[in-house]
Amino acid sequence: MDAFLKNDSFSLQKDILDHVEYTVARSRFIFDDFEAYQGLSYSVRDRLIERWHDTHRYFKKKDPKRLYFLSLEFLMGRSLSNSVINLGIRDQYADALNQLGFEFEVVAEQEGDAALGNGGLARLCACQMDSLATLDYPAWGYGLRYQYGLFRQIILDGFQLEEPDYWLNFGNPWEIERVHVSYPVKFYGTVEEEGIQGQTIKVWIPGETVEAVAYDNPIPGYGTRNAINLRLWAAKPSDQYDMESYNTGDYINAIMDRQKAETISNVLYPDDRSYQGKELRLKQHYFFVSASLQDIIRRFRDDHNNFDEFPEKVALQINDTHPSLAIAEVMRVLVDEEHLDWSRAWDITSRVFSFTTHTVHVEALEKIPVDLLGNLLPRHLQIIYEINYKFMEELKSMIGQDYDRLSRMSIVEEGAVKSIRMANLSIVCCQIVNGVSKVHLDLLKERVFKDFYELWPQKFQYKTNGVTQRRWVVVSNPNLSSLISKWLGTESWIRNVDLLAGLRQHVSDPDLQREWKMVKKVNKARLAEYIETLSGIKVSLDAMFDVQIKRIHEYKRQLLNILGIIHRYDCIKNMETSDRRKVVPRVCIIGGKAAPGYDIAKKIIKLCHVVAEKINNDADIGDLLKLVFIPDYNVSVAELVIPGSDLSQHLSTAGHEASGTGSMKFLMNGCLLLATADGAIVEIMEEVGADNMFLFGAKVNEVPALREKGASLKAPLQFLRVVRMVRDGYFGFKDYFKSLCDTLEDGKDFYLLGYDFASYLEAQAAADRTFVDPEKWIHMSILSTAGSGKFSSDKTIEEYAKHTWGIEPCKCPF
Ligand code: 26Q
Repeated sequence: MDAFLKNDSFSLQKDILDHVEYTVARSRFIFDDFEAYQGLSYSVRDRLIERWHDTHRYFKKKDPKRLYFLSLEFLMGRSLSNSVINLGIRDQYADALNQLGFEFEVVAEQEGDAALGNGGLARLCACQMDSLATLDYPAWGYGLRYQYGLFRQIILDGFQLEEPDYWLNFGNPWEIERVHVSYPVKFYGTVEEEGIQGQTIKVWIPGETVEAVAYDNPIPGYGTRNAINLRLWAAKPSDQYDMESYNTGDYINAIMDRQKAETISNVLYPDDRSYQGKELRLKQHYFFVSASLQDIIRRFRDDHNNFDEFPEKVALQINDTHPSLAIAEVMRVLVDEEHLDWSRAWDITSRVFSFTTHTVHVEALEKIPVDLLGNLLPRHLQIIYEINYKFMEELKSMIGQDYDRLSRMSIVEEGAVKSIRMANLSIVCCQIVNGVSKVHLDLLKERVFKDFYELWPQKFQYKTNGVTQRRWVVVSNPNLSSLISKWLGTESWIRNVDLLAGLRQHVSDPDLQREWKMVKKVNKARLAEYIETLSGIKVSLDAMFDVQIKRIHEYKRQLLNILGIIHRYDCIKNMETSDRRKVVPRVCIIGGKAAPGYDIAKKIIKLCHVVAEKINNDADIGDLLKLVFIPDYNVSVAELVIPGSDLSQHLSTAGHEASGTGSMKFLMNGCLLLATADGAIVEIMEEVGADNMFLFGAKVNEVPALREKGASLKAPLQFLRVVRMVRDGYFGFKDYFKSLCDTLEDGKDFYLLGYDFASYLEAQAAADRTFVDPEKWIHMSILSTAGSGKFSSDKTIEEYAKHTWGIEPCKCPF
C-alpha cells in the first residue's frame, strides 16, 4: 500500500503547478498567493484522498465495530497547516513553495475559516475527529454542510453587527462532492394503517421529499496512515418534487418551489442558548438524521443482513440532544421498514446509542412542541409517544404512583405548549449518558437529571473534555512545539501527551526558562502586530497580555472582567504619579461573538468598546493599561491569540460552565489561568496545582445558598463604585447601559458578580505580584504545559472508546 504520490520537493512543486494550471485554471507562470493556496491545497487533498481510500478499504476488509459521531456542528477552522503537519510533509511543502517563490505562512493565511458551529461544543467535535483519526479508530463524523457558517462579527461604533459568512464563495478545496451518494429525506404527510400478512402496520405517506447529497472531508491522523471521513450533507431539490404543478404548466413556480428545498442546509443557527421551536431548525435536525442513518444502514447492510448484529457493528454517538431524533428514526426503520417487532427493535436501538450532554442549564434543554413535530414528522411523534408509554409503565412499576416524579421524567411535557423533551428521550434510550467534566457529572446527578440518576445511576458517566495538541500547540505555536521536543528529546508527545509531564524535571533549568520566555516574547510580538493592524493601538511587549476569548454570555461574566478593568483604571487615575511606577502594565484583550438576539450580551460588547475608548486615549494611563476588543473571534484568531497570552480568564459563575475547553488550550501553551472553580478548571487544579493558578470566587456548592440570600447579599463598595460609573454615564451611553446595570443590582445579580468581585480583584492582584517575578511566572508557565496532558482530546477519545462506544483501533498498514 505504498503511497502513490511522491513527496520530494520536485514532485510537490510539479503537483502544485499542475493544480494551478489544470484545477484552478491559472497560468503556472503567473499566479498569486491565493491561487498558490488553491494549488497547494488540491495537491494536499490528493494525498489525503490516497490515505482515505486505503483506510476505508482496510476498514471494509476488517469490518470492525464503527463509531458514527453525529453532530449538528463542527468548527473545523482552517485545514491546510493541520493537514500537512498530520501528513508529516509540512517542511517538504514549505520548501517546494519556496522554490516557486512563495512562503508557506503567507499562503496558509489565504485560507478562510470553516465555521460550521457556534463555540465549545462544535470545536470539541473538531478536536475529537483529529484524535479519532490519530488513534486509528474506525470512525465517521456526520454533520450538515451549511452554506452560511457562523455570522461574521462586524464592529461599528462599538456595536456588534452580523454579516453572513458565505464561506463557500471562494470554493472549498478540502471537500469532495459525492454526487452519487445521495438519499431522499421525507417530511410531512400522514400515517396510514395497512394490513400485511394478518398484521397491521403503520405506513408513513410523506408529503415532501428533499435530496441529501454527501460532501466528504478527509481528516488525517498524525503519525499514522489513517484518514477518516467527515461527511456533511447538503440539501438539494428532489427529482420527485411537485411534478403535479410542473405538469399543470406552472413551470416557473414549480422551479422556485423546488429551489426552496436547499434552504434546509443553508444556515447555521447562531444561538447557543436555548431551543426555540422553529420548523426550519427541526427540519435541519431530521434532514441530517435521516440522511446519516440511511448511509450508515446501507453500509451495515453491505456486509450484514441481520439487525441483531447492528449493536456489535455500530455505535451511534449523539452530540447533545440535537441529533436525538435519530432514536425515533432507527425505531421507525426497524419497525416500519424492516418489520421487526417493537421489543426487538427497542433492544437493538437502546444498545447502539450513547449521548453526551454539554449543558448545565435545565432551561437550555431542547423541547420540541408536539404540534410542530406531529405536522413535520407524524410517524416519529407516534413512535415517541409509544416509547414514552412503555417507559411510563415501567417507571410506575418501579416507583409507584408518584405523579410529580412521573411527570418530571416523562418524555412528553404537558404544559402550555405540549412538548417532547429530547433529553429525556435520549436518557431513556441510551445506556450511557456522559457529562463533559467531573463537576458537570455532579450537577447532572444532583440537579439537571436527578430523577433519572436515582433510577439508573449506572448510566451516568463523565469524560473530561480535551483539545488536540496537534492543532493547539504544533500548528498554532510551532516555536513552543520545537522547544518542548528539544527538552523532552523527542517529538513523541505529539501522539503521547503523557510525555509532557517530563518538562517538570527541567522546570528550574535557567536555559529552559530563558528559551521559554523567548518563545513567549516572539508570540507576543506577533499578537501585538495583529492588534496594531486591527486597531492602530500599539501595545508594549513588557505588559502582561491578559486575555478572555469565548462566546459572550452573562454566565461567562465578561462583564466582571470589564468592571475589573474599570476598577484598575480608576485606581491608576487616583494614584500619586510616583506610585504609578508600581503598576504592572496590562494589555487586556477581549474577544467573542454575541448571539444576534442576545441583547445584554451585545451591550457587554458595546461597554467594552466605550471603556476601551476612554482608557486607550487617556494620556495619564499610557502603557499601564490598554483594552482591546478583537473583532470576529474564530478558530484562526484563537490560534494567533492563545500562544501570545500571558494570562487567560475563565470567569463563569460556579456551576454554569459544563466544562470549558478554551482553558485547556491556554494551559497547553503555558498561559496562566485566572479562573473560578467551575467545569474542567477543578480538574486542571488537580493536575497543575492550585498554587500554579489564580483562583477566586464562590464554589459550585455555595452558589445556591448565596442566591437564596437575594438582596441581603451586599456587593462591596468598590463594585458599587464601578457600576455607578457606568450607570452615571462616565463612559457615555447612559440610557443604553441602564438595563445592563440593572442586572447587577442587589437581589438581581443572578450571576453573583458583586459577590465575587472582591476575590476577583485579589486574584488579579496575585497575578500582578507574580508577573513582576518573571522567574516564578515562567516556572508556573512551564508547569502549566507540563500538567496539561490530561486535557488532550486523545485522552477523552480513549475513554469514550473503551467505556462508551466499545470500539478498537483499526490501523491501516503503511
Ligand atoms: C440547539 C437547538 C436550537 C438552537 C440552538 C441549539 C444549541 C446550539 C449550540 C445549543 C447549544 C449549543 C452549544 C453549546 C456549547 O457549546 N456548549 C459548550 O460545550 C463545551 C464542550 O463540551 C463545553 O466545554 C462548554 O462548557 C459548553 O458551554
